[in-house]
Order: sequence, then C-alpha cells, then structure tokens
Amino acid sequence: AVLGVVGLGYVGLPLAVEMVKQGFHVIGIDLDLSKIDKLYRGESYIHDISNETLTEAIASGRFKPTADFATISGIDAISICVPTPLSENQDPDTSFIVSVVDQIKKYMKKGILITLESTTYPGTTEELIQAELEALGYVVGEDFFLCFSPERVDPSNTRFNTFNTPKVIGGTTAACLSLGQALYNKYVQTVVPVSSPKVAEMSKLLENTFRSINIAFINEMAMMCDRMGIDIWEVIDAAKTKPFGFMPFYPGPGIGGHCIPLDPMYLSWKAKGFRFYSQFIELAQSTNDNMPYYVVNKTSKIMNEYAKSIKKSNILILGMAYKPDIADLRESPGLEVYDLFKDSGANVSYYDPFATSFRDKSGATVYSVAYDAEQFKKYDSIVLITNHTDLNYGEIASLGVPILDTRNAFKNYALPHIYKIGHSVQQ
Ligand code: SAJ
Repeated sequence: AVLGVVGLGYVGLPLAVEMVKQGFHVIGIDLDLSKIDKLYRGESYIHDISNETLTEAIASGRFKPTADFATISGIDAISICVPTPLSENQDPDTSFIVSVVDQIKKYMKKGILITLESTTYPGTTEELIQAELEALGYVVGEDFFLCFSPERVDPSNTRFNTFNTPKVIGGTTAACLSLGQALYNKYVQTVVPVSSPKVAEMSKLLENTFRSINIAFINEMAMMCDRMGIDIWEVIDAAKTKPFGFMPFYPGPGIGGHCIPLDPMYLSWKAKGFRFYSQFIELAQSTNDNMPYYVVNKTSKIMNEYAKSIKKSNILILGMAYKPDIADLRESPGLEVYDLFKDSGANVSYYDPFATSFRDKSGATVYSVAYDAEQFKKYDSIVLITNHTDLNYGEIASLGVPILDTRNAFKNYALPHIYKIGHSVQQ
C-alpha cells in the first residue's frame, strides 16, 4: 500500500516519518516548495524530527516529498494534516481542507481511504469531504473510505510521540472504521475506535477546550490571589498534593500556540449554529487574552516601587516563544506584552535563545539581544515570559534588576526585587 500525507508540518511530517519507519511507502505532499527542498536535503524544520531521522527516511527510498498533487492518483490511503486557523473575524478558516479536497476529487483512485487529522469542528468530515465526493457520484464505504482521527502531537514532548500516544478514530461507515483502524494499528500502539467522525472531532475539542478553560481559571485565581496577598504558586503546590480529582494548571502571561487559543473557537462557532452560546469558552478566551495587560499593569506597579514609570524606561523581556525550549512564536503572549510595553512608551528588548527574531505589529523585524549579564544590569526591569530550561536564573536573579516572573521560574531565588504574577507586589 502507498500512503499519503498532505501537509508536512508539525503534525504531518512526524506522521509521515513514523509511517516510513514502519516500512510503508509514503508520498508527502506540501504546497511549500522550500519545505520539499529542505526535506530532500535532510534539513528538518520540525523540532521533534532530527536531520538524521529525516535523512534515513529519504535514504530508505520510501519517503517521497512532493508538491505535485497528481501523485494522489497512486495513493491508497491519505491523511490530511493541513492547518485550520481562524479567519480575521475569529471564525474557522477551513480553506486549507477545502483546497486539499478539490485536489483529491481530481486525482483520487477508487477505494482510497481518506483520514482527516486537522483539528476542526464536529461535522467537518461529513460536510466538507463526504458530501463533496458523494456529489460526484462516489459512494462512501465503497468507492472511498472516510475517517476522522485527531492529531495529539505535543511539540517538544520527549515522552509521548506519534507511536505511543493513543489515537482516536471515527469512521463514516463500519467499513471505513475497520479500514482506518487496520491502517493506524500498523504504526500507532493504541487505536481508540469511536462510533462516528463527529465523536472523534468533538473529543479533540473537549481535550483542548478543557485546557483553555482551566488555564483561564487559574489565571483568574492568580489575579484574585494577587489582590488578596496570597501566593497562588504555593496554593497550587498545596492543592496538587491531592492524589485524586485534581490536576494542576499554572498561571502565565496568556496562552499561545496553534491549538489552545484556536480550538475552542471552532467549537463555540459551530455551537452557535445550533443556537447554543458557550459562556465558558468566551469567558476563558477573554480572561486569557487579558493576561498580557495584567503583566504590563503589574510591571508598572513594581516600577512604581522604585519611583520609575514605564514611559522611557528600558525593559527586557526574557523568553518570547509560546512555551519552553522551542522557537515557536505562534500566538505567543510575549508578542502582545512587547507591543503593550512599546505602546506605553518603553524601550523594549527581548532575549530568547530559541526564538531569535520576530516581526512586530508594524512589520519591522525585531531581533533577540545577546545574552550579556553586564548589559542586562542596565535595564530598569526584566519580565520573564517563557521559562526556557537553560536560562541562567541564578545569574539573572543576582543582577539586582527588578524582575516580574510570570512562570515562577525564579522560585529558588526569594529576593526582594523578584516579583511574580499571582502574588501581591508588597512582599
Ligand atoms: N499554559 C499555561 N498554563 C498551563 C498550561 C499551559 O499558561 O497550565 C500556556 C502555555 O504557556 C502555552 C499555552 O498555554 O502558551 C498552550 O500550552 P500547552 O501546554 O497546551 O501547549 P500546546 O499548545 O503545545 O498544546 C499541545 C496540545 N497538543 C495537541 O493539541 C495535540 C495539547 O492538547 C496538549 O495537552 C499540550 O500540548 C500539552 O499537554 O503539552
């Protein structure tokens, strides 16, 4: 069997490499020719796929990256792993899925198994794939087989990977499900069949909306504790000693990444179509979106303690990526904090060993400063946004510059000039 993966990003590339590792011939399709070029040169652009792993896959002769959709005509089973972003007005943008389906319509061979993996609202698989192919006269479960199986890739997670993370899958018909299950069983340790694509689509949204709402809740608790002079970090450490029925989440400067800020909006958008308005999702979104303002506001209060104002001050942001030890800047709250400090008239710089540059809202490219303790001493305040593992916390703590720590990363350095969100400014 020849397998196909459309979309060679942080989901599709690990999937394709895993399939090759399990002995399959895999055609990897992506629009982006520079990606295809890098793959052939053995240059991985995905954090969790090493150049060696990639070079091995290419050298096996069983991994064919291409931008040519006509290769679909030789594919027996295809996994769609394209982005599902939000449009300008925060509605689902399924245009990437639609354009892949248009190509599949042109080139598919009878009997193809199509599995959608992109995170999306319940009903997408039926509405955007099944209905489109049936309109051409194809019969699902006979001329083509259709499943939904959500991706559970957690970038930089070294413990869970494509093979050992249980995979939920829902088929449009019983034949679709058994075909899909049989295929995934060949390269995923545990396959979890469910009764329909909608259940599979919805289970993914439950997983990530659960995170968004709980992160918003702990962020609200942090602001409450700040007001009440209680240390939220100590409160969480105490609560998580409960061995059952509790799972810790941690306050932060907001939420970033390509999943948690977006997935809940797919769910609330679809629910509105059924005249159901989710309070939790909207409130969580606004609470999380508010965190950068809270961070800037608290920085202002801290600087006030030193009779300084943000205006014309020199502020250093430590860490810009959306989570530790990766370079990914997507939706990073640090970007919002950066803009807010600039709007308040501060001279803002940032240091991030992974995310070495970004484009600010004016379109200008901003580069990370070099790590230089002597230079860092000159700043009026430091704000820790991303707790990368290898930052030299001891050295930075000893500089004496007031620090606002949004991740409790300086928890081993209880010094009067080190403040944290979720705790009152007065020590
Ligand atoms: N965050 C907090 N407090 C928390 C947890 C996260 O502020 O307690 C922030 C992070 O700093 C980040 C954002 O939320 O900016 C998202 O964090 P995340 O840990 O959810 O990381 P992601 O976006 O990489 O989420 C992925 C998701 N994987 C998939 O969608 C397949 C998510 O489902 C995983 O649960 C998550 O990784 C994980 O557990 O690491």
